[in-house]
Formats: sequence, C-alpha cells, structure tokens
Amino acid sequence: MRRVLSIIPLLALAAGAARAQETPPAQTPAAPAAPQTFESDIRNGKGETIGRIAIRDGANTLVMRVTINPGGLPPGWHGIHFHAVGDCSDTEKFEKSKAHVNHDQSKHGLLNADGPDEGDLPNVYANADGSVNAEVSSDTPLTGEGALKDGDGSALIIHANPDDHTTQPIGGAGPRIACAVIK
Ligand SMILES: [Cu+2]
Ligand SMILES: [Zn+2]
Repeated sequence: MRRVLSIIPLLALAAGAARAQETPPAQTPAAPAAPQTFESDIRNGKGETIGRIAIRDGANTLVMRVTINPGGLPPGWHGIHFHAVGDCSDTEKFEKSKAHVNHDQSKHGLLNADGPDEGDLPNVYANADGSVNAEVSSDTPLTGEGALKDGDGSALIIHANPDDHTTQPIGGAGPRIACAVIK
C-alpha cells in the first residue's frame, strides 16, 4: 500500500521537473522531511534489559537498528518480528504481544509466495558472546495507516531459533525470548 501511495509524490516531482524547464523556480524546494525516530529497550525473559531498538522511518521505508549487549542472547541466528500488541509484561512467554502485525491476512514469510505479513523481518545473528549489531528494513510504517504505533502499539519479538521465512505460522522460530515495546 505504501508503494502505491508513493507514486503520487513521484508524479508530482515529474510535473515539477517539467515546469522547471519552462520557468526557473521562484524559490528553492523544501528540504525532505526528516525521518521519524523511535527507541525502546529490549528485555529478556527475566525482565532484564539486554539491548535496544532504534527505528528511523522515512517516507517509504522503515529502518531499525537492533543492538544487543554481550551476554544478551544465545549465539546464532534468531527470528525477529513485529508483533501486534505493545505489551512485553509477561516476560516468561511474551504472549501478550499476540501474533504478527498482519492487517490483510497475508501468509507468514519473506520467502512465501503468499506473504509476507507486515511483521516479517530478516533474521539477526548473535555473536559468540551473545551480542548483536544489525540493521533491518520494513515497509510497515511507524505512524499512520497500518502503523506499528497504532492504538495498542506493537512489539519487536526475538525468537529462540531462526525464521525459515516460509512455513506457518512463524517459520519455525520457536519460543519468544526477548521483547521491546513500540508504543
Ligand atoms: Cu515473532
Ligand atoms: Zn510473520
């Protein structure tokens, strides 16, 4: 949906460029809007802070940096997703965050022909010391229609195992081991 909407400003830009050839612009174009930003702590199953997410949302794409401190996660690949509710209070299972953000009943999986859902993200890799430094992108916006910061917010959930990006419902990613509120 975002990609469709983004056609309109592109057309406007094209029209603007055509006009610019006829008459010089009276003033310099406005600077592009700065990305919206959001940061939140990531907590593990004991409620301890193990890292942080930092989101920047531009006009068409959201970019999220995931930083996990040494000792934060078991080493190896981990599935991460945006879940539908911004509630990480049940630290044993993080089930209050509900299922993936998914407003149009898409199938789960970045590699699924009938997917992805709006919560799907690439896996992150935890180093031998349990730390992570990763950056992922998503078409799901931070604010506005279908956004992460809707009425009940959303959560970034980190799973015990990697997401295979294909199978239902969560690509075999296993238990939820860490959570960050996006609200
Ligand atoms: Cu998940
Ligand atoms: Zn999914």
